Amino acid sequence: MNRRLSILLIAVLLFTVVGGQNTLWAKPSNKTPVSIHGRLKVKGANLVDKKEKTFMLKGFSTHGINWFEQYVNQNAFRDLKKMGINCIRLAMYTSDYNGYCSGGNKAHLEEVIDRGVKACKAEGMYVIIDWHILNDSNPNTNIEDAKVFFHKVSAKYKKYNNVIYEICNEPNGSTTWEDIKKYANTIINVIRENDKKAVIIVGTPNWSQRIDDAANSPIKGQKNIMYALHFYAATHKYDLRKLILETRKKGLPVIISECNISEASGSGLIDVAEGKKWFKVIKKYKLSCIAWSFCNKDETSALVKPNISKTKGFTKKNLSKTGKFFVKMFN
Ligand code: IDC
Repeated sequence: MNRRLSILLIAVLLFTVVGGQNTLWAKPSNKTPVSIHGRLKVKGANLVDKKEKTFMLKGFSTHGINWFEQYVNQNAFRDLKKMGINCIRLAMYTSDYNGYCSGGNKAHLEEVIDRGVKACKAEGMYVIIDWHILNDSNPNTNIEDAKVFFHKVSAKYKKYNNVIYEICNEPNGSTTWEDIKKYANTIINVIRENDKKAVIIVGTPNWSQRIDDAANSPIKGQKNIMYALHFYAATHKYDLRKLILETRKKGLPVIISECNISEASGSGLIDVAEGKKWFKVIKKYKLSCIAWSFCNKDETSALVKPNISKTKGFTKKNLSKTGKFFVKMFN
């Protein structure tokens, strides 16, 4: 073979091996969010990864697993991961029809949680186990059930490095920060008996909006605690957003464990412009952010289009305008 030809051949070979992602020789990447970032923890006002770099959870929350458990499956979670989602929040309503504390089948709901946690583990995604209080406005109402539940799940998942606990979705009505703190101190200790390290999210008064109350009197003597701020951009605007700026000055670790660009009802108008304003702040501080909710219910907060009935094999095209907005913001 002449010299020129062999140089050309080598160059072509090198180009295919090094430059091409889809060549026979390229190794498939098995890196996942959890394999890269490891166990998360709280440092100052930030959530950080194993290298202590600020880490942003980009999540989709399920709707109530009490009614939409079909979306809790590994295939669907993998589809979301491909869209840039690194965290799934498993929302388990405690009250309402089929609620964990209001006549729902406890063993079955725990199985759905287990399926979700294991699917996230297998995909290398983070998972939030959300004790979704809502109509039972004060978390102390069902504290006995909460103790049993969090004792069980923290024992089951103590060896997992991808599990986060959200112990009271949205306290509301007349529930005060003092009420929540009392509940949180009890439940955090229950979890810590099994798991010393997992990040724990505590809801704040007025549907997880009053992070200022938490900043004035944070929980003492516990590590890896974050405080929840929830927003629905068509309802909640600068007045709520500015609390992030104020509480950061006080060093409060805030997580947006639920949000949407719809109205607070979960439906009505969507406000993309206001959503973008929220994301300016979210990106500036690398705040973790979980969008409500991964289902096709006919309401504007739903992340899947109402006419899409599949529960796996999702592509971006299947997402609603709201779903597409979040994927765009997360990428
Ligand atoms: C809404 C759901 C809706 C359901 C309702 C009552 O979108 O389909 O009928 O709950 O169960 C929250 C809550 C969340 C709400 C959501 C929208 O955490 O459970 O979901 N929202 O109202 N806080 C603010 C808004």
